[in-house]
Amino acid sequence: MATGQLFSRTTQALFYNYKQLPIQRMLDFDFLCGREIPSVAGIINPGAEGFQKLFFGQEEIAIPVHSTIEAACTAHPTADVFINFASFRSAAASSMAALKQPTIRVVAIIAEGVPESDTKQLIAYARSNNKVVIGPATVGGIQAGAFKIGDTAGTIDNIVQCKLYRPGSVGFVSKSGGMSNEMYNTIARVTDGIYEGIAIGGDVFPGSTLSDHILRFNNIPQVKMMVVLGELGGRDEYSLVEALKQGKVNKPVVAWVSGTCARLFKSEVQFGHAGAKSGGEMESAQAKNQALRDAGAVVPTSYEAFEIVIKETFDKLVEQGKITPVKEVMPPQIPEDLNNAIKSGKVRAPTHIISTISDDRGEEPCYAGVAMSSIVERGYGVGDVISLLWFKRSLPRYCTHFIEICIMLCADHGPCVSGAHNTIVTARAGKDLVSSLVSGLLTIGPRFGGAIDDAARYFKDAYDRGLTPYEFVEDMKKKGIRVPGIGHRIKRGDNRDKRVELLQRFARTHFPSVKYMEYAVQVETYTLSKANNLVLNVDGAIGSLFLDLLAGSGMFSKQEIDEIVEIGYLNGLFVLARSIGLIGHTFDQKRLKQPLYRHPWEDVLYTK
Ligand code: Q5B
Repeated sequence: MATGQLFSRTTQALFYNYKQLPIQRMLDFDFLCGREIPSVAGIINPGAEGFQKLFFGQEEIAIPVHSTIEAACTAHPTADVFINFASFRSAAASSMAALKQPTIRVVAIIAEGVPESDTKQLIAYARSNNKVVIGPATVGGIQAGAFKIGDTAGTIDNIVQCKLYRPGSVGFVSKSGGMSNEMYNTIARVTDGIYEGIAIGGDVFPGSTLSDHILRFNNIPQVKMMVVLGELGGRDEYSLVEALKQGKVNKPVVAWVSGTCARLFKSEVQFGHAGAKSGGEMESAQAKNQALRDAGAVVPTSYEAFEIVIKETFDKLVEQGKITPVKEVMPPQIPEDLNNAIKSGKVRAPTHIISTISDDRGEEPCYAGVAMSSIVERGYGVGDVISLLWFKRSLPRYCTHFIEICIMLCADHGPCVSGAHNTIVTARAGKDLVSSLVSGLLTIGPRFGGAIDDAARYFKDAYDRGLTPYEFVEDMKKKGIRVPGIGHRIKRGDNRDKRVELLQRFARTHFPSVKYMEYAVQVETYTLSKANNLVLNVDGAIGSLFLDLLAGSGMFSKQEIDEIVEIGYLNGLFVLARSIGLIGHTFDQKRLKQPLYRHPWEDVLYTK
């Protein structure tokens, strides 16, 4: 691998699996460094395509989303880094697919727990094809002021503190991603900062090794010294020892192998990483530190002294004129995310929606302040739920029982009514449940099922103004308006609607007053004297009885009743109820495998 630069200020990556936070962090880093183009060219989200909106500084940009690695590589031929956020189950296959793309040069694998045999295959393929694998089990890497992989170096605050927005003179490589954050901080404190930092990952078989990167750093003119943080377990550090011994590294190397405490344990200890376990003597931190020291690396006596020797090495290079510390620059301010700013109380923003009926932010959703568990524990029914969500209060049981009776009685009225007919025709045209349901619901209106609100409005107005039924009906006739709630296609004076009778019987037994209903009955008596089909229909019965419920329950002010009637809540009862039947008709037609409906010619009058 030992050529040189892996990244530059124009490097672009393809990001596998949509993870909003690390991508946004990469873009924020770009902005901080003053990059002109975003470092993420495209996102691969298997099975999905389109665009993902993200911030590039203060502006939003749309990053293309591709469903396959091949499509992404074709669309972005200059993006040569593949950042793989796949799970440990699919990371190997997707990484291999990426390595096989001619445009991809570097693959970073974040997942921990990738099977070692799979990693070995990736390593073999990458080496024989002159490609670089960083990871698995890594946070990635960073070239200060140029390019950053995913979550490397953590938050923007940390990146600013560690001065990673501009290049320094130190090449850093570690096994641990977490410790690399710590080291970026240490290095920024005692040197002019990082030029490039790589975390190779804590697996037994890393895609690229400590010495791979040290040899690469050795070829990068801007890197004047190298810092290595190894760990106990494995023999990776010995390839660096070899390289040092063979004189392949001519820049100062400051190194520390952590895990010296392992000797304090009586049995073998496994530290955080798969590869970090105390094995034989050669794999101990002490042996590796000694070997590195013997080979010419600057190795402190403890981790605490690591910072001191890094500083000493850097200062010496400055004294020798080999390093001219970089001039400090002021990075731009990253605009704070609105959500974070609101959370921290720094800004306030107007909301765009007001809601008063339900809330799902707590441990359990609430309907009008009543928690789900209370609804279940108190044995509430659908009438209570409607009363909470529509009327924002718990109505007395007889009211919620009445609502439930309305729902049950209006759930269906056979296949021949307008709504069911439309649903049946739609289902037979092969449409899905929602389309079939909606096509039936859309027929609900002033003539079919949707006359409840108007019935309530007109009956209330006439009753409250003290009109006699005769005056009311004749007044409506003069205006050319049919009395809502009166008339039916099949029900007659001598074949009354059973549903109306049932509702009236319930109300007469349980309601404190049925004055509006009695008025509607008097209207019916008059209209029946005109024509036998002008019965009080189910819409008229519900409309008038709901007026009695609102007025008689003592739960609503006069103003609230007027508002309910004005807004038009009551057709909702028919819509809700009839949805049950329309869904049933859809299933029925599908179950019966009914073919496309075509109306017979014989049933149409063709005329000019
Ligand atoms: N005439 C329902 O009409 C229907 C009159 C009237 C004064 C009236 C009609 C109407 C008001 C709306 C209403 C809900 C269209 C009905 C429902 C659910 C359902 C459905 C199901 C289910 C029926 C004949 C003569 C004419 C008209 C006069 C009619 N209605 N006068 N006030 N309300 N009602 N809708 O049979 O002199 O000959 O010109 O609009 O409440 O939808 O089961 O099917 O559960 O699914 O077509 O129950 O009443 O009568 O239009 O031929 O009129 O009576 O002016 O007089 P028809 P038309 P004239 S429940």
